[in-house]
This record gives sequence, C-alpha cells and structure tokens, in this order.
Amino acid sequence: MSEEKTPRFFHGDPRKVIAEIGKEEILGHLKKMLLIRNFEMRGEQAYQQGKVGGFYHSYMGQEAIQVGCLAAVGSHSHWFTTTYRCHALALLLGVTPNEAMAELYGRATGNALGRGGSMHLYGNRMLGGLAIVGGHVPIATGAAFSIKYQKQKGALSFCFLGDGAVVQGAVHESLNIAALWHLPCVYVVENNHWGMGTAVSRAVCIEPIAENLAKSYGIRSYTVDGANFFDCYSLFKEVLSDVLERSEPVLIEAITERFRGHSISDPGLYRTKEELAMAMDEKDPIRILKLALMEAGLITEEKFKVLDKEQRDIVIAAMKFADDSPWPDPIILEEGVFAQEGG
Ligand SMILES: Cc1ncc(C[n+]2csc(CCOP(=O)(O)OP(=O)(O)O)c2C)c(N)n1
Repeated sequence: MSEEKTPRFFHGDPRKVIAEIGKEEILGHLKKMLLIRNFEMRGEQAYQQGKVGGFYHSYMGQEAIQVGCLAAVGSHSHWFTTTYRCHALALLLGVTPNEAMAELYGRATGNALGRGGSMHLYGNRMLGGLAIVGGHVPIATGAAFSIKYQKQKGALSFCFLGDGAVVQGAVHESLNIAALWHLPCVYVVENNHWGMGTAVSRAVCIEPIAENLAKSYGIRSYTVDGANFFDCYSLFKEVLSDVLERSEPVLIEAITERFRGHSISDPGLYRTKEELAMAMDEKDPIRILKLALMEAGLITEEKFKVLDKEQRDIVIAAMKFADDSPWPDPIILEEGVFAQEGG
C-alpha cells in the first residue's frame, strides 16, 4: 500500500474500554463472539451433512465488528440492516440460536418460518438479512429517514455492507440523499478484501474506501481494525454520540478478514493457504480479545475453554431443536405474501 493509500486507523484504549464496560460484561461480549463462531462452524457441519439447503455465508473472522457495534450502541431503539452474511447480527439482535438454526434447516420453527433460510434472518430491530448486493442500503437509508421524520430521540440506522457493494449505484444514491437530508445513518463497509473471488483492488477504484468516498458526499469517515473489539467498540461509541448530536450520516470502513470462502460452495482458490492461515492467526478477533483479557487478568486459558464449551453446547442443542422441528406446512405458503402478480 502506498502512503496516500494508508488509512488513518481509529484506536480504542483497552483499559478504558474494560473500565467502561465492566469486567463481567466484557466477558459477555467474548461469549457472544464465541456463540457466533460456534454457530457458524456447526451450521457448516450441518450443511455438509445435507441438513441445510440453499446458500451459506459465514461471518467467521468478522465477529468483532458487529459485536463491538452492539456493545457500544445497544439495540433498543436503532434499526439494523445487513447482507446475506447475517447470522451474527440476528443472534446479536435477539434471534435465539434455536430459531436461527431452525431457519437454516428450513423448519417451521425457524426465524422466517423456514421460508428464508440462511440469508434472510430478521430480528426485533433487524430489517434483514437481504441478498441483493447494495439493495439493502436504500432500506437502511429509509429507516434513517423515518427516525428523522418521526423525530425519534436517541435512534440511528446502522447499515452493514461489503466492499463489493460500494460500487453499486444504490449505495451512491443512498449516501447522497443521506448527506443531503442530514439522515442519522451509519454506513459500515466491512472490507474483507474480496467480493466473491474478486479482489477489492480490481473492483473499487479508490482506497481507502471510506476516507475517499466520504469526501464526495461531504460526510465524516473512519477506518477501523475490524479484528479488534476495543477499537470497534470505541469507534461506535464515538459515532453514536456524534451522529446523535449532528444528525449527519457517517461512513465507516472496518478492515477485516473472512475466514471462509465467499459462501460454503466457494473453494477459495484465489488466495493461498498460507495467506489465509496467517490471516486466521493474526487477525482472529476472538484470539485478540482473549489475549487482551488474559493480559488484564480477566480470564485464563481454562476459563476461556469453559466459555467456549458453554457456547458450543448451546449451538449443539440448537441443532437438535432444528432436527426435531417439523417442516413447514405447504398450506401456509401464501401467508405473509404482500405482493402478488396480477389482479
Ligand atoms: C445486485 C447483485 N449482483 C450480484 C450478486 C451476486 N453476489 C452475491 S454476493 C456478491 C459479492 C459481494 O461482496 P461484498 O459486497 O464484498 O460482500 P461480502 O460477501 O464480502 O461480505 C455478489 C457479486 C447479487 N447478489 N446481487
């Protein structure tokens, strides 16, 4: 990366963050990351066994971004929108592991009654799980408009999108209207370096993305290490108070790594095993948080193993729940369908 391409990273102070969050609560955030990791690993396993159909996009490797965001901003009043890579956000926004897993299995007890599958999970404040690249960005922008129009206090709209989505027209129209109308929307580009098998440098003409793009729309931008919980938490705290105060959109770029192929059917031949192994070692958000908490004397290796096992057991129980759940009754196929062709 040449010098002008090097972003200015936003940093958080781990000691300050631990003092602010509290010792027990920060372990709670580690547990959430472990839940997501275990959910993704077991979900993949179920897929390989033929129990999960359709697509499967793992969030493994990116956990610190959405866990850090939710830890900082809470979920009570905001709107959240994301892509097909949506298991983590759903789990963070109150979808239980049972109903998320049952949705992957296509069962009636699933989060979308077994009709949506892996890419279409919904939560109380979660507008989707949406699979058209860039297509969800106007939806998040609309949510920000509704917050402003209804004069809702303390609420923002958070939109997670991939680096590959940045070149979609809908994203630019959204940024323009959000800046023009001063909408309280936080756009978070999760830059995992790849859009399917295409490197970001072959698809997007500017880097760093957020710093450059934000200039065109006259809005603030930040770049953050998406593997570092403390940095992500601190950034989202800062952005929360900033956007609430100014009611202006903000563009964040979280540099991250996806530990799997684009989807489960992607063998990932475009990157070497060594590159991936290095990323999974050096940029593992769970390992980074674990080491920091060990250094702070908040956790031991043994305690970490106990927490990991607890989360694994929750996910294994969710798989059993899904396995034991009924298939949807075909008679309800047209229920909840709001648009139909013809008269
Ligand atoms: C409009 C549209 N074009 C193409 C696709 C096929 N497609 C699905 S995911 C994807 C890559 C998106 O990459 P990125 O935005 O970086 O997100 P990531 O998968 O890395 O999280 C593409 C091209 C699609 N779903 N929608």
